[in-house]
Amino acid sequence: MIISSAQFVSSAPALSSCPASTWPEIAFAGRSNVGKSSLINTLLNRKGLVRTSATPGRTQLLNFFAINEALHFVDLPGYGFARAPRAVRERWQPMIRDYLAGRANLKAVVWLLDSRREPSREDLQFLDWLEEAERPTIPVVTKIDKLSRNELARQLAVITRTTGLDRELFTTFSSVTREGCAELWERIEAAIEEG
Ligand SMILES: Nc1nc2c(ncn2[C@@H]2O[C@H](COP(=O)(O)OP(=O)(O)OP(=O)(O)O)[C@@H](O)[C@H]2O)c(=O)[nH]1
Ligand SMILES: [Mg+2]
Repeated sequence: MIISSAQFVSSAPALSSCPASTWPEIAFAGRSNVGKSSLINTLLNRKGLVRTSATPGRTQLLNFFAINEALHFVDLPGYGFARAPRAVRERWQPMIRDYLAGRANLKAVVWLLDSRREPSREDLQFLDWLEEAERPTIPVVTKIDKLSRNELARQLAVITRTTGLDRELFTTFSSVTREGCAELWERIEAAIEEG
């Protein structure tokens, strides 16, 4: 996709305050620090559009971005951050589940897993919610620049076994090398067309 414009729209603390829209919407989800914000910046070829950080749990709202005045990207707050205040963690689950269940124009969720980690209990719980909400899911394995090809193959075996998802469903991705960027765009565009 040619990106002619990409800009921050707003942050919402709940489904009820999400911007009214009929544009197709793609959300990005995964544990804190998995690389969501970096991946969005890479897809959009905009270095600092979405704030990235080395401190997990910084993004605690639903963050909306307008692409080409025709599409929304939503950077969802990451799960699994132990150091966020309890009140923030308790607000997180209903915010995410309401959004997944109720956002009418949500076409697909790009679900990120860290290539170096075994999927956690929270990862698998999130996958359950996606399935419950019947949202098309685009699984992505991130930070593959940190692994050798052999290590990546070994990790993919663990990830496919734990999630029960087939290998060919996963896009392997790096925000450092941009590997996987074109494939991920193809999958996002296909999800928009199907929906
Ligand atoms: N080597 C490598 N580092 C990455 C990659 N993607 C992200 N990172 C780094 O991982 C850290 C977290 O990246 P973010 O994009 O902020 O992660 P996030 O999922 O948005 O994190 P939260 O917003 O806290 O949930 C940063 O230090 C990034 O530079 C990647 O593909 N390769
Ligand atoms: Mg982020």
